[in-house]
Amino acid sequence: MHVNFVSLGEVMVQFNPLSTGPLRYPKLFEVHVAGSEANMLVGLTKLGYQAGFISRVGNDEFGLMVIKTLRGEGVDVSRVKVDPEAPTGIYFVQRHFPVPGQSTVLYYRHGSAASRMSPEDVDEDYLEKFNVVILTGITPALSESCYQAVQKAYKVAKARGLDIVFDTNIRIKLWKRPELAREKLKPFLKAKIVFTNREDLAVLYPEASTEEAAYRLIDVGTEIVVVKLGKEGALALTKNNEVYRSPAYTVPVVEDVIGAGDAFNAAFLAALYRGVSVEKALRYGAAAGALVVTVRGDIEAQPTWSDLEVFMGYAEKKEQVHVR
Ligand code: KDG
Repeated sequence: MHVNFVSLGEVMVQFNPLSTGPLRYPKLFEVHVAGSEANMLVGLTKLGYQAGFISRVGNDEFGLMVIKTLRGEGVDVSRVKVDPEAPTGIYFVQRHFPVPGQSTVLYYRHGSAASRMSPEDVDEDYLEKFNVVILTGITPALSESCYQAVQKAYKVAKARGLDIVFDTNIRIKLWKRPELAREKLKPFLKAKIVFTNREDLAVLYPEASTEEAAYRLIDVGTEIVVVKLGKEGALALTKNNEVYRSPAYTVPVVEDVIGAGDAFNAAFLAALYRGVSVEKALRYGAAAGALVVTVRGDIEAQPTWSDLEVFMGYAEKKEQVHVR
């Protein structure tokens, strides 16, 4: 079957400092285009799938940059509207401080063009051109109208029998209160595939351990739950009671970890929809995530199939040398 993917969300211009440490000091910033949902779609186009994005950008240079970049990566941007009333969102990244190896973000996206998306932006006939709808916990946090847009996409996908993929992606900076994220995201947790992580599971099910919480997602009717565990790899549970674990790949340099989760999702989905087993799909996801942390920017180091094969082959040989 010919599979293609659609998503909706906000894509921003990312300012990533050339130096690490507190954001008070860097003088030089590099510019990237990034946003979780669009990152996944770019990852999927690099892996040979067709993808379409629903969003809004401002009538400004950054909006043009976003559209040009996504189009250049092969994503259909015919449903990315230019909103003359609000700007394109931007954000800054602070790398390796205060926790080495981690990045934090500073958003300037409140009132952005994308935050003004509404159910009207979700064209049912457009959605139906795709087999898989990817939604995340970020878009519902942007505004009430964005929440309703995601609700509509979810309902249309269910009614028309499209596969739903949901990444919990809880951004407390946007929700402000964990209880709100918990309450508002629960309706989206029944999907074909849910991607999540330890921190998000703790918000959704505060009284449960990571594994118990992941099983709760299976109990609500999700078919595959993937828990991304950073350096500890990833775990997948299925509705048939299968459990798979994959270690993470180690890389010699970590520039910026932002975007690794989206790259993981894209490679996992690309593999799974190609007929690869859940267990092996976890390995592809882990490899794509590892590649993305080696550079600044979320989309640039997302791999093609041949990049994945080369990287995984190289990593395997390295491991054998280690063992000897
Ligand atoms: O997953 C990476 C994203 O978090 C990053 O690019 C910014 O989309 C973003 C967000 O809303 O945090």
